[in-house]
Amino acid sequence: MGRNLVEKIMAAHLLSGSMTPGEEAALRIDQTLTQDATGTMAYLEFEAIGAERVRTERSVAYIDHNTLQSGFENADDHRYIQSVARKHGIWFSRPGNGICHQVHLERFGIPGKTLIGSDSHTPTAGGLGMLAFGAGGLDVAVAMGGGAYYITMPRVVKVELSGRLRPFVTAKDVSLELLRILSVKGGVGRIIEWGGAGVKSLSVPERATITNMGAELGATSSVFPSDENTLAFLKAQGRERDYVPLSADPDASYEKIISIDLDALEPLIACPHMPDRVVPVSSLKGVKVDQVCIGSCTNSSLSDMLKAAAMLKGRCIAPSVSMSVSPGSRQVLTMLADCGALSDILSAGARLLECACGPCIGMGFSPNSGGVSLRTFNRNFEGRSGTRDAKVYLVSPETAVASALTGEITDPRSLGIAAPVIPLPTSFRIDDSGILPPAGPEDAAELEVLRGPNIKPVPAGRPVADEICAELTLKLGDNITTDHIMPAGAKILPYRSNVPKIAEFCFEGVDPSFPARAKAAGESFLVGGVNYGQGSSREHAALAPLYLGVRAVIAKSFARIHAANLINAGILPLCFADAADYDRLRQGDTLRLRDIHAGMESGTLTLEANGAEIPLVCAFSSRQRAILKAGGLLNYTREAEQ
Ligand code: MIC
Ligand code: SF4
Repeated sequence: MGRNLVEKIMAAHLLSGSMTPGEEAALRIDQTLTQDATGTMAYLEFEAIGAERVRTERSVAYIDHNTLQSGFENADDHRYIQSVARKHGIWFSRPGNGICHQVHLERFGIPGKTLIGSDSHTPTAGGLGMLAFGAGGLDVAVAMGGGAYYITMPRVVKVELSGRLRPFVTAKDVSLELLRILSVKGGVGRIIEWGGAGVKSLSVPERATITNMGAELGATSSVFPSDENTLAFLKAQGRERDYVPLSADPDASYEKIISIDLDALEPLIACPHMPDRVVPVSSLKGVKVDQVCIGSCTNSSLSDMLKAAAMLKGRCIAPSVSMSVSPGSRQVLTMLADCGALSDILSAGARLLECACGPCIGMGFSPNSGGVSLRTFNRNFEGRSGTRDAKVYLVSPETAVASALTGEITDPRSLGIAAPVIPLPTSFRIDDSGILPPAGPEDAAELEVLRGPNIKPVPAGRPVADEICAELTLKLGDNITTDHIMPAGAKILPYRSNVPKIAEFCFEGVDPSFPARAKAAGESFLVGGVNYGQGSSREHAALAPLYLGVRAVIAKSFARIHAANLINAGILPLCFADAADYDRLRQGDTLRLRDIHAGMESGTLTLEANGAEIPLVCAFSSRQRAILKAGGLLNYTREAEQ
């Protein structure tokens, strides 16, 4: 039996464990990336582990999330990351150089290599044929120190593409179509492998749009083959030497195959407030639009920007629309400037924002109250834009521009203009001056790491006790995102390196009284519905509850990265054996878990609540049990090194 692409890359990196779905596999990690909003924690953890130099082939620290610097906090974080990177062997991409996933694709990604990043959209690099995973900062810190990355071996689903996208139908619409088919939990426990004859018609940046949004399916990763289009991209980036052809064997097997005919797709749009609420753009014709944003790690490549510029050239956006454009990297921005496309964008009335995440993570450009915002981004969770009652829709750059021009949701095909056709350039503008190399090992010892007063130590986890009796301080519903648990945005993001402070905002949009209640309770439980913790990789969504005394989260099911982050923080993620038991628990109940250690071994525990006994399940590997008993991955790693 032949191997699929995922099995091939995994087999080449398997250190121990098994490639059987559901079992734990330990992978060798070739590259890591961090961004600043999760990076400060990751490097504090790296320092706490005590490693001197990174042991990966390439580790890169990007600054792209917190670039507003509305106070000293972000500037201190940047300075800390720059100095810690230089000392420990990590490349540093300066603020303004671009969004981590875009720059990594351009300058560092290599087909067939493994990458983990402290950002859930790290699988973007799958567009280049990398096997890339989003992870918590602590997992990245351990991988930087040369440790393995452990995952529960996912099943592999193939998406078979046929045909070719028609004018004004884009890679974004392919992503939205798969979200429509599978939903935001359809990818959980799975890797999406893209294949079929239709793949040949997609360039690397288009493939990267698709692998980027695999995160919204809850998928562990997404990957494309590496072929002549990959070679063309790498060649144009001056990196032909990094090319390796990669494909699945013709007789490879998959859990299932989903077929998408590119010819049959039309422009799609995800409605508020979930990326899987997908309908045809034409079905929303006429809905008034207040704001349009083009950018984010999903759609900020040069070709996305050039298409937008071509549609805007010689036209003007509607007076009622406020439009922003944030190119994904300095490479993209300088090339737009060089060819005059930037001036087409500006003349049409768009506002130019920095090459950074910006409005995607609520760092400025929040919509007006109750406003309708069309964004080329990947997430439209309620409140994430910074405006609680805004209605955020997700679209392609083409649909975004069409709607900006008319002032209402518009299928670009109805504009009566020709669809822009933008071939991949034969050479990109290469200027790596925004990427600073690390110091050599001989100079590193002398270098000082620069800290600031907002940078506080990582909170220590506590070994999981054999019995927990505590209050259920917050009961939550289905699809709770990490944006619910630990919101981002301009007000809160500056505290990412200060867990005691950021914990004051935990569940702010859901129940602002939670932090005080949890603190008063001392220890407590949380209860959630299905897919608890979906979205971001931010380990703050585990560290803030840890700081507030949360000892266990009981849910119908968990999102992968968040469950790993809870374990890494020493918090028990447990599931109801029967989802209907969720209804038997009320906020304020006193819950008791006994014989926890034996239950962690056997996989079944009993929760006592309101005189009833509720069966719970868990499936921890022996390593995860040891981490929980040590009080988190940091304690576990330190103990292992003694
Ligand atoms: C996001 O898109 O939610 C973020 C901000 O990039 C996060 C990381 C973070 O919270 O810092 C992610 O996707 O992991
Ligand atoms: Fe940045 Fe948005 Fe991408 Fe997250 S999803 S990395 S916030 S651009």
